[in-house]
Amino acid sequence: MQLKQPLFFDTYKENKDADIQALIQGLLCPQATLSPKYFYDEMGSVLFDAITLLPEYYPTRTELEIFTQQANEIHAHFPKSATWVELGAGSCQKAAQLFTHSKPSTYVAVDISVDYLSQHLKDLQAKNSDVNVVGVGMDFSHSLTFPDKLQQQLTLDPLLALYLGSSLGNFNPIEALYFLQRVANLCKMGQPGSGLIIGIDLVKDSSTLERAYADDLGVTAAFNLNVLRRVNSLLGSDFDVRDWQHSARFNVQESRVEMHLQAKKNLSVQWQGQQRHFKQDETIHTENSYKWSVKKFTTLLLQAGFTNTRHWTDQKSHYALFWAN
Ligand code: AVI
Repeated sequence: MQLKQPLFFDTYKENKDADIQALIQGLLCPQATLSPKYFYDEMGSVLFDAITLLPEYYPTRTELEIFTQQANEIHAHFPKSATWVELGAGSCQKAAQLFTHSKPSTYVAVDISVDYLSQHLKDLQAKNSDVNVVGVGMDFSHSLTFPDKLQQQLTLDPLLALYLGSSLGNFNPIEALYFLQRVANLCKMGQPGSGLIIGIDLVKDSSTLERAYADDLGVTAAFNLNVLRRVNSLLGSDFDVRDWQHSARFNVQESRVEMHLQAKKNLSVQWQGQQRHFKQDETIHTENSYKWSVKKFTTLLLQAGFTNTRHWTDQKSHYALFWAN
């Protein structure tokens, strides 16, 4: 018997020249920055999956707990015979867990990390022959336009957009608003019953937040430092991982956990005939992870064009799952 294979579209053509220009620009800013999208090479994706298993990193575990403990109420908002579009599907583990309660007729997994996604989709398809599994390699942070054939398909069923794992937190509030507007438009393309399920990490005490981003085993530190190796391979730079240390701080005013890489000594980094000097303790800002209140996030959903919202939280109100349509 021949096994059903997932259909795969790859629209993410790494635009190397633009990447290199953006990297150089970020490295030369007075406060050097690197986009968190560079975390997710093969090693970075595996390290991120390890982070989700850490006792300190509560978001993944808490999201699953909410889904499990309030399954009936939450799944009542999942349209029947629907197409699910999961943005940032990664290893597709979250979808596989949801499949134990409800199954879509078609599951469209979207991720920037193309090879990682396609490996895991094959496994998901093999275990779920009753679902049409489709993979899309795409950077959806700036646009949500699907290949024509797929775009048409998305209008035929109710559409459930899923954005789990509190990934929206990696956008600043303006980027988050624009992104949610695009998702609201995507939901409007689907048949009645379409909507969004999104996981959001909530504001809480600084120490819980900082421990989640600076774990005792140093997995998050490795995840952060790995970006320097990625930059070396993209840019031909000579970052030495041993000269840098991981730092994570909750910026209360901005309501975000900031991750930085801090120089352990005065040093310089060279690439393609250019260089940047870093003084001891100077940092490269590598990630923001914004934390929302239920009230502010509900307002954001309404501003983005959704009209109805619901949410569920865990007992400690550390995390919330929102539904909106
Ligand atoms: C992917 N994203 C939601 C994670 C977060 O919590 O911001 C990335 C991460 N960075 C450090 N730990 C996890």
